[in-house]
Amino acid sequence: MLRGVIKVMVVMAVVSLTAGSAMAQTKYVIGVDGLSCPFCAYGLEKKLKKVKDVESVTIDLNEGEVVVIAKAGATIKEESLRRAVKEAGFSVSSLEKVESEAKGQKSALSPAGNRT
Ligand SMILES: [Cu+2]
Repeated sequence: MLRGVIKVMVVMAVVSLTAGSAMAQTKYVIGVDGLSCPFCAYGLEKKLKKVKDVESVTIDLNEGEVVVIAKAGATIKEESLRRAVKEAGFSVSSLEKVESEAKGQKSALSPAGNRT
């Protein structure tokens, strides 16, 4: 009887662990040239959202920066992002891939402990 309880607890622990790791998200920070008004941004957003495994697109017009977040556990082909930007009529000035642990709603920029 007790054994059964322990077994259940172990299974639950394993499940919560895997759920935690599934929250890891990859995001892409893309510098885009030529983004000047909300219409441009809208067109680009539409294009990017059609790219495979894209979860969300956030565009900062002031910075000319686009943040694309991949679906949990997925990565997006950088080539696909570049093509989408190009097809929308803009050019990519920079593209940075950022791995992040999506714990809470904070955008956690893991500083230390990230040895590469
Ligand atoms: Cu425009």
